[in-house]
Amino acid sequence: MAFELPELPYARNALAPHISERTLDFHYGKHHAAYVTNLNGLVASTDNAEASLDQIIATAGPGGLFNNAAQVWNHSFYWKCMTPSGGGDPTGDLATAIEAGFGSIDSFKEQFKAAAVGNFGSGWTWLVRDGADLAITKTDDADLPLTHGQTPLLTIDVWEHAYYLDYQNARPAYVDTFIEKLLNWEFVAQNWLV
Ligand code: MN3
Repeated sequence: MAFELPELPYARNALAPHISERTLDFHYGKHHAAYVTNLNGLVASTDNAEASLDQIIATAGPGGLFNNAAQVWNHSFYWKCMTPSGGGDPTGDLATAIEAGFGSIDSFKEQFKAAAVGNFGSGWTWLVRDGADLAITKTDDADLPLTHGQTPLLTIDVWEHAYYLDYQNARPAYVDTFIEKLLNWEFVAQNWLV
């Protein structure tokens, strides 16, 4: 059963001007699509041909199979972390948990931004549930919280292909915009309740 590129949860121009249609044409239409194509090529006619994405991520060692499977997972999750009228603050029990974990909502945003800006090279910055605690973590390349026994709640892609067409080298501006204009707190709350 071949893996398929999931539908974007919004139109390709829906995040503009914060993230342009051109960025989504490349990031979703080329990069994410290529990870799906590569993954299908790697699993075809192997023991993993019928495996789920989560099974492949859990069992593949370091290398191309893991990288492509994890990047399919990461991007499918990342798109849902954004919404055209996003930003603002979390509410309810999630807000209480973030305040308890990070001091305040604003403090969480500052710490998340600092982690994303400081994530050297290509990778991902996450809000995760780690046991009973919330934590901000960083992963390199395709790595993801699932391999560290953590539950992902939120991620931002800090590979340059996520922002270079719109922000060039100004990763801090991309991270600010993600937090203030795009962040889908409803999706974070859904993940937190699972
Ligand atoms: Mn990417």
